[in-house]
Amino acid sequence: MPIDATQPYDNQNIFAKILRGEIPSKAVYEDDYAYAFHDINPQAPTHILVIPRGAYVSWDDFSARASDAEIAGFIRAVGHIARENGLVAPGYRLLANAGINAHQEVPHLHVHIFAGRPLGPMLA
Ligand code: IU
Repeated sequence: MPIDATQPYDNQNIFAKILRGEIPSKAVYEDDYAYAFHDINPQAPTHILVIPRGAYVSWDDFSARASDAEIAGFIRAVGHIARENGLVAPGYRLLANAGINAHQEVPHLHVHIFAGRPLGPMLA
């Protein structure tokens, strides 16, 4: 079910539990600002989710409330993951769903990284 991205942050959401290590995940990368893991239901040969360590529901919540260091650290982590996994030359796609119309399902900001096959034209 898509979530209302204007809701307050819920500490019991599944990605919060993954961040706390209460639920297992296949880690790809971690640092002070970001944690990345393989999506449980991959839509491409490479499908990585990158989440900030801080408690943010969506991109707009993150961009409004996170510190400059958190924002820079998170964006640098996404780029680092793309480079370290050899995604830059063949190409990759970033996606962040926010709210009901975008069908955001988990109320903790996540950026999808899709790669490993031709992804076709941008979908609206
Ligand atoms: P969305 O942008 O909120 O729609 O994407 C949620 C993603 O989280 C989706 O691709 C799920 O497969 C993925 N996911 C996961 O990797 N592990 C989980 O336990 C759950 C969802 I729930």
